[in-house]
Amino acid sequence: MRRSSLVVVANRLPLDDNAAPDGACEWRRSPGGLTGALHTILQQAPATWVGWGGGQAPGPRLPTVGNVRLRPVALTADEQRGYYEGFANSTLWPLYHDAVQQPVFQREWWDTYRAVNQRFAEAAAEVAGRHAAVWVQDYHLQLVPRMLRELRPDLLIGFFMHIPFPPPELFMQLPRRVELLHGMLGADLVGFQREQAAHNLAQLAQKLLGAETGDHAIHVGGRTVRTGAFPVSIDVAEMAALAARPDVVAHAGKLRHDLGESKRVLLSVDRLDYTKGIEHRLTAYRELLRDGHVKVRDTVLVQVAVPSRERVESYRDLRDRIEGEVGRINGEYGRVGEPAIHYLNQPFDRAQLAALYRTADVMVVTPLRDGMNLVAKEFVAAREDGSGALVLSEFAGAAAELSTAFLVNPHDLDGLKQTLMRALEADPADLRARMSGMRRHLTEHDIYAWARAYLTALDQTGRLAQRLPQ
Ligand code: ADQ
Repeated sequence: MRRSSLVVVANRLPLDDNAAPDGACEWRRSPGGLTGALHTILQQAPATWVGWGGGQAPGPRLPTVGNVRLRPVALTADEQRGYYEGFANSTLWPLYHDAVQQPVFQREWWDTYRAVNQRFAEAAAEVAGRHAAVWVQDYHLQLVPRMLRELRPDLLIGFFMHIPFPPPELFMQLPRRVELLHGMLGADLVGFQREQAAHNLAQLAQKLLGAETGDHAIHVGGRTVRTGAFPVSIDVAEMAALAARPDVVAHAGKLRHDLGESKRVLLSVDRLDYTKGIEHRLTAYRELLRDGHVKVRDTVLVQVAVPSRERVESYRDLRDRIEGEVGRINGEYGRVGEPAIHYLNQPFDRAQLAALYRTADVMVVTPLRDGMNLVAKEFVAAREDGSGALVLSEFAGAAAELSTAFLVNPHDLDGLKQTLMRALEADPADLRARMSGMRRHLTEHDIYAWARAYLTALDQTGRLAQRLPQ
């Protein structure tokens, strides 16, 4: 078996479930930030990707796709429940997002989480060449770095957390907090979206493990674990090129025609998730309609909410609540042929998303907590003419970078309403100035810059980063 010098370990392979069994698979841009981001990088750097291929069967050995070899990890239905739906998405996900939804603690999920993490670690150990770099992704696999170090002490191990990492007050709720912490600290470098998360990790290591900490370093078990902030990004050039493609421009024109040429269009695009603040946004919009600040004859909201984690009960409940609220708002304020909100609960391809981004006057991104939020960056990258307004939650990682957006606290309903109105009524010159600041920042901080920064920090010899385009 050929072994790779770079291995990425992530919960999912970037593959379409349907495409895998006959071997005729294609890269899938799954509706989730992580696979989209890594997909772009790995095409440039020959590597192996270890991940769950979806479905339950072990599945055939998957072919190489582009430069990337795939190493599927099989999960049974019980494991999907305990590891993915349970511990990862019903315990860690809500807890790490400020507990905006009550985390569920179930003892049996932990055993499954640990067993599945062990399987991922073994798969990575099998495909990694001697002294290879292994880059472990996200909260699903927090135990993998330590497990992998035990199996293969020769490896260079990186861990990147795509979602927020909470302050000690919240993390301390976890019944298995010490093991989880040890798991992450098996890495040589632990990367986060924001500096605050690295600080939270250091505090926890001091408190729970009695570790000594220094500048971006945690000394534990005779080793030094480095930490840092590496804000993830998108392929800015790709999104800009897509948004400028003639068919996308034409599609955007048709969308604009269908929505009403003279209308102001507000747009939101989210995975249907309680962290994304969809309900807060709908409440604000309903009140703006109620108070007469916006009218259906001159303004419309397009809410795209791609189905997500539908086997988890809280996500089904959320969907019911959102659809009920959209129905109520349309029932109360819509007119024949003129709804207040267009609600689209479906996946779109990249070109359709780019057309939507082109169409919006105001992009409304109001998560209650978000590691980064790539939608905000995609919108900015798609607006080549420098027009359009971005309303962005202070609680998205992206707010630290896109500081000329209309920043807002989504919990403050009056503030949210006022900010939406400011964005709707802003002077075009002000909007262009704001947008140009954000576009400048993004041009220099794209997905390649992210990967380069992380891989350079992981492997200080520069060997890994050299494989990425400059
Ligand atoms: P997510 O929570 O999935 O990612 P986000 O960063 O917004 O959130 O990425 C969503 C992605 O899905 C975007 O690329 C978007 O274009 C795509 N998408 C949304 N709606 C879609 C639809 N209807 N059809 C198709 N695609 C759609 C996690 C963290 C984030 C972090 C990323 C990357 O929660 O905070 O930014 O990882 O690190």
